[in-house]
Amino acid sequence: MSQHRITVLHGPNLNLLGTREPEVYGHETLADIDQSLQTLGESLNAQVTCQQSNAEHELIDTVHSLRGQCDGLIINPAAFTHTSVAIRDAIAGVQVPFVEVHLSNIHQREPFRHHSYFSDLARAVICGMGSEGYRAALRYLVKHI
Ligand code: CA2
Repeated sequence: MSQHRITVLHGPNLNLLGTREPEVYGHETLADIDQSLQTLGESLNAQVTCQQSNAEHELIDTVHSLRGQCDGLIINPAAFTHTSVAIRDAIAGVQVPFVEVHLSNIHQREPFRHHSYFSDLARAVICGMGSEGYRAALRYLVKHI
């Protein structure tokens, strides 16, 4: 059976995970999360590719590169969740099924975090589960794509 190709995209400032605000985002680093996804991917016959960028255009270029090359996307757009019509349009354009993940429960936080430009396009939205949300998204995509 061929491997499921899953891309994980992390948005701006998520490279700082584990260094500040552990009460909001937990103690794990981004490398810890990516490693746990690689390990889970091996047990699920999924090839997991993880990438982080602080730049909107880089995230858009990566999304464009997924067309025909990727079976499912897990994305935490971070602050771009609440601002980026451009990344939304890129994802809509490549038609890759995706799960939107947030470490924190954005609905328990400031009002400006309550709206997402991605949720209505997503297969599923997970927030408030910490890093477990990424692994739940991976299990979901492998099972349903
Ligand atoms: O809860 C999430 O995963 C967020 O996507 C994280 C974003 C935030 O803008 C969204 O509203 C919700 C922020 C990521 C910044 O991560 C940091 C981690 C450690 C220290 C500073 C920032």
